[in-house]
Amino acid sequence: MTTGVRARLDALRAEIARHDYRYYVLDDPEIPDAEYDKLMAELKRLEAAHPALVTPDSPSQRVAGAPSGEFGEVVHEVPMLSLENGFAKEDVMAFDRRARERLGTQGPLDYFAEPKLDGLAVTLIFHDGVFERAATRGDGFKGEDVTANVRTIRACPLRLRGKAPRVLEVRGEVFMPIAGFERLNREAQDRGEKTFVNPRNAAAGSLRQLDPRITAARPLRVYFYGLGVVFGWQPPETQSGLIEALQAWGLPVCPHSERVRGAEGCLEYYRAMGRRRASLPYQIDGVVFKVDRRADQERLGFVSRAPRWALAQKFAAEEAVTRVRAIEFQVGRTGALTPVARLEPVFVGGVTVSNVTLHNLDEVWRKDVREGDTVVVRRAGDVIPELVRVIVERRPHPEHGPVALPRTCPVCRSAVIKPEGEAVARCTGAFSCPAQRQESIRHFASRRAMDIEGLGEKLVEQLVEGGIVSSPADLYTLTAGQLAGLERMGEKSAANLKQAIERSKRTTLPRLLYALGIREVGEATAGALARHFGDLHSLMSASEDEIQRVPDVGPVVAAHVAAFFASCEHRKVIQRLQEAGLAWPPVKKSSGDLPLSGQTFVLTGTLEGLSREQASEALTALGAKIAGSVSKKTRYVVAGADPGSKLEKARELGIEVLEEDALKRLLARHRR
Ligand code: 9MJ
Repeated sequence: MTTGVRARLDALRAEIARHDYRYYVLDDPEIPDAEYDKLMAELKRLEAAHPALVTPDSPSQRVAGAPSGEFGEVVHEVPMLSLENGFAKEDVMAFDRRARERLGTQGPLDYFAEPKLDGLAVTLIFHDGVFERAATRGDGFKGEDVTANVRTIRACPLRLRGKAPRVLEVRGEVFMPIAGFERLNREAQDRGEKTFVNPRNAAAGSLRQLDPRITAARPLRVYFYGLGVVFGWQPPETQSGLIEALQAWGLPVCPHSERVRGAEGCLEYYRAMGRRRASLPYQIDGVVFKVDRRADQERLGFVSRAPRWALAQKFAAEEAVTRVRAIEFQVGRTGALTPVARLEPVFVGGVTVSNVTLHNLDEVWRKDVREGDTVVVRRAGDVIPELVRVIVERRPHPEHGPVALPRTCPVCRSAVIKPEGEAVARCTGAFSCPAQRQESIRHFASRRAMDIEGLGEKLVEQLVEGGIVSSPADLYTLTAGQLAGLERMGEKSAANLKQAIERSKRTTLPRLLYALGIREVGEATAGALARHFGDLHSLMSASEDEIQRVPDVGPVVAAHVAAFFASCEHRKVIQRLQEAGLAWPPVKKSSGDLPLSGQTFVLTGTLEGLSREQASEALTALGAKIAGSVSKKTRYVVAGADPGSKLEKARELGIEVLEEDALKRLLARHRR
């Protein structure tokens, strides 16, 4: 029996590794992402059923190990060098002349020219082809052990292809492609979190996470370009040969590197990369020239900590002066307002810049940027232009006042609020704001909200963009014909969806309140509001003060709730929802504490008789809080089948563990 499973596991692992190679190294994927996901799902399913057959180099083992308290120290047996920097044409000429003089070469030397990636230098050790350890450069002699984090980078092979040396240490740069960086920042902004200033900081921040699960969710890539310790292999005679060998082992290398001839070839490459820089998918801050022949490199040796055989030719940071025409606010999908400076268009670093993000209001005030100001804009190593500073001496008279937070949303005119101590201001419009419509409807339909099965992100996008749905109430007047007209929607799925929408009409008040997407109102608060007011009407007519009397509701949440229900737009939607036939059982009003108030539960493993959602719902209805991780504050850990590390943690901390039966008894005891 296991022989068959073993063979299938081997085949799946080899196939997934081959697709990773095609995708990340050859940049030539063979199958669509969905097919790849299927292979990975099968692998994970088989491994879950046969845990003894899991191997450390299995593609399923990218995120392994618990978060660590700190990084271990790694001593580099072969130091990780820095590079000498050049800036002007003369620096390249002088570098080439010195190299030729030392080598006694008359004709031109061959160089290998590489983009200089703006990321983090790392070194990886493979033993008999299996990835074993990764470290950062640190001070060049000692770095930090980032093995668990580098493992999560899917571009990095866990096993080398073909015959590998006994020991191979390879060096390269971990970086974040610009598209991934922009997506990460958009998401952070939507959640009201801080954004990264540039891709380099984002890469560094991601690689230096103590929890590898966070690193795994970051779009990191790596390109390799050098060697450290090697046993059992004779490296090729040239840098260009080395790059080919690395690529053949399945290690990603930069596709824009090439061999060039003499100082002229170097300068030509430098100019060409300067022109291409703005359109590359990653950020570079210059190019690197390396004497191609390894024997020559060895003869040239080192000066202090940099090799004499390499030069980093940096691009100049380009700055330009322009004028701020206006400062406007953009509204993100979750209502976050981002200030943007509209500029007189200015050519800087190879592109015309006419907008720069100012990140958030605190940043605007810190830099004191005002409309009409003359400012310095930079596109340095960074592809993302930034506003460096205001030239205050050139501020016009009469001057504009400091930028103020708009009172109303520039898109929908709903009230804008900026909670005390938070960096981000938000529009309170939810689905009445076109900028937020799609996200609020997706949330409305989500599993823990109205639970409309089959209404996923893609469908919501089509419905909203096609103007078919503009508020949650519109979902309930959709016809099967309208649904069947959507992309990738057959008659049968349209009928199923229609049914799911119908089914969602029978709901609970806490679910509906959560579904409305009121800022700061999660499931627990929705439950507390429902229990306190008993019915929707009383909540809608309550004052901010009355709302604050709900247990665990403070002034910020109360303000959000009151503002939400004060909006005519929102009241209309609620009325239409009720007219569509939404109904929920009466909620038992509670004035005082509930039986499980103040008690925190953590759920782990699979329960048989009820889903995790049902268990949470039942517990929160009794006043309990559900937490994601075990701490000293946890009252009970509920453990189903196959519990994870949470159970171990509970035992460690001596926290009471409830099995499914005990949970059911506890629920029954408190339910009247
Ligand atoms: C970067 N950062 O892209 C080197 N680098 O070579 C490239 N850095 C390097 N090479 C020797 N392409 C030491 C550092």
